Amino acid sequence: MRAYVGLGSNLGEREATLRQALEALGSIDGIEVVAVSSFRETDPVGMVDQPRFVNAAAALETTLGPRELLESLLEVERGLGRDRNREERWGPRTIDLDLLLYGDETVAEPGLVIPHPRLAERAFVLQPLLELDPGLRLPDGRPLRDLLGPELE
Ligand code: GSY
Repeated sequence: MRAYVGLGSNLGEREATLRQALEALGSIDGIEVVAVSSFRETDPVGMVDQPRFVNAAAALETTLGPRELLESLLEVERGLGRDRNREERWGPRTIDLDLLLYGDETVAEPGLVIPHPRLAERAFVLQPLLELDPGLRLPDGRPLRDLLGPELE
């Protein structure tokens, strides 16, 4: 299955942390990192009074199911020092790995919603995804490039 993951960091050595996350993901059985977008420095969205982020997206080829893949992302986050229980909801973080798309599947379960619920509103997610595949669509068929209106560019 082809899956897409969003990566973000705004604490510490941001680029190095993203690279470590990609390496850790690629070392997991059942996950191959097939493409990585450029790294972009972005203004914080939501809680604006925090350091700038570095964001990217990666395309994965995976034999894991969506829940197993999510657990792997959370495990990599923990390995890089993130403790989701001890941080502000929209605040700074060493590493954020979001499962954005999983083939053309939709999932709505406790703790796991695919496509990622805020994907369509976030240029820092849409731009790297479109860099990886300009023809990418949501499971409902909407092209991602149509979501990136002038207000998000
Ligand atoms: O949702 C991920 C964490 N996050 C980000 C982010 O990754 N990038 C930018 N630019 N703003 C953000 N606000 C939050 S929360």
